[in-house]
Amino acid sequence: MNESLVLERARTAGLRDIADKVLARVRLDQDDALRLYAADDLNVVGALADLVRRRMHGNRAYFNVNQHINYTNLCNKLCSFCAFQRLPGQPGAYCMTPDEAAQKIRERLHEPVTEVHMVAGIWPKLPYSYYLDLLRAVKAARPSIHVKAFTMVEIDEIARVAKKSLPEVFAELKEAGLDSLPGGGAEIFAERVHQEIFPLKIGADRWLEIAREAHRAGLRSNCTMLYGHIETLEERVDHLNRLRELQDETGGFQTFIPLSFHPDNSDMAHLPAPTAHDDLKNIAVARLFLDNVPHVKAYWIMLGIPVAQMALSFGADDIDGTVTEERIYHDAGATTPMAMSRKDLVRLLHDAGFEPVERDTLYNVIAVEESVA
Ligand code: V47
Repeated sequence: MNESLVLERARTAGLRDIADKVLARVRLDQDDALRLYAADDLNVVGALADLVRRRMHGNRAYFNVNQHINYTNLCNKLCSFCAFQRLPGQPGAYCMTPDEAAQKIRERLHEPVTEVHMVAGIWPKLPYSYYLDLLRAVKAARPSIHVKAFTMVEIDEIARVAKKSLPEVFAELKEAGLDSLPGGGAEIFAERVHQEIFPLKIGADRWLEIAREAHRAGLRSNCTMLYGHIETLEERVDHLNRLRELQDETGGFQTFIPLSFHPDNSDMAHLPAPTAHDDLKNIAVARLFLDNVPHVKAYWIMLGIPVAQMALSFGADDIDGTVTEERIYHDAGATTPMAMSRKDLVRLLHDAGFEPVERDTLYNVIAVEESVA
């Protein structure tokens, strides 16, 4: 949609003042975000987000060649939305040794993997040395790999077992091989939702404090929001706003990933999953509101391939990577494949009308794929 058509459609949808702000590059406020969430006309919200996305990234769509390692599903946080967690003795419970995790890396040495995304449950019996050994083992197996590991929730646990301050822990984890942090574990910052569905896990203030310290330690991170369960639109906006405020302070977030709730096999399996309409709305509102976060990711594993492709025209500029062996969403009923080849990712982005760009974790360009084999 060109600008004048977007403005016309925005006027009809009662969003003309917001569209004027977007075109004039004026920051949206929380009330604007709420109106965008509540708007019936998804296309106009998406078209506005697409204008911003093209201003920032042109026709490029980013992906990477990565692999996921979920080193344990043992977890004592008992979050109601999670289908991945196990207690010892439950069917399927596992905990990899550092060498078993390294073996997962060695199995893919023949592939051009640049990043390992390593997250897991919270298991207090794991000593501090386990996390350091895990990083060292993975790095030793493939020294060139970028290790994006441990959510703020895991860092909280690691600092607790280490009995050390966050700056000390970050320095030692970096020394052992940590390169950046993923964005998980933020869920929804509203205390009401925290108390209701993940009361044993850290809340907003601690998550944001750890992200701040990570950024101060020179580590970049991502950020997320888990939507489509019991949260209100106001609580989504509050969440985005708290992320935007921290980003104003540190500039350390690279990418925002809206995480679409998958209810299957969780204690919240009675809830319906978010619709594609809601998925696209979340991508679009995030792109418009988070004006200081460079990238918005449509995580294909979670959204499914068709919605992820559409999301690229609704504000997203990244779809994550080849992944390999994803467990958190597949335990919660994801029907997407567990992995995709580099060639298939390139085709998926190309078929959606974008120029596929392979990036490393820090968004340095590795290859621009102008044509598809
Ligand atoms: O922290 C858990 C969420 C997160 C469910 O940083 C669920 O590049 C939906 O954070 N339905 C882990 N969501 C995934 C994550 C992530 C994914 C891809 C890329 C990046 C990145 C980060 O998944 C958890 C939790 O918030 N989650 N269970 C569920 N049933």
